[in-house]
Amino acid sequence: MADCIFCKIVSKEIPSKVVYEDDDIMAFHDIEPQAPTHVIVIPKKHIQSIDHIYEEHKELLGHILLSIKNIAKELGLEDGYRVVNNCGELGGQTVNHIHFHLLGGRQLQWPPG
Ligand code: IU
Repeated sequence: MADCIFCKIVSKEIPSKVVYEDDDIMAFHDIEPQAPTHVIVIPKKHIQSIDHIYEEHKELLGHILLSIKNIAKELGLEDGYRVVNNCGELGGQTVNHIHFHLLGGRQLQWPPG
């Protein structure tokens, strides 16, 4: 998608610190980390948000979750971590390309606010 910043990260038009990449997904360090480890995991295909997922995306989303587990292990988050998805304006979504925040490396509080 032409105007999407995460699509530009996927195409390498905008550089990022990649931690994992395969044919379908990409994971990179957040530019404004909210924890010692803060990685953004996205599908390469442009999907706007959770509100825009359908049956055809089930395998891709399962692949994202399994990859998050593997990335967390690679990054040494064996004591725990948090996976966050913000959906839509009131959900706090600022980039309209579905993404999952992987946060870890400190004690995280709940509720997040
Ligand atoms: P949100 O869930 O849409 O609010 O999260 C977007 C995240 O993307 C946020 O944590 C930003 O710091 C992060 N981000 C980034 O890592 N690189 C970018 O070029 C941009 C945003 I724009």
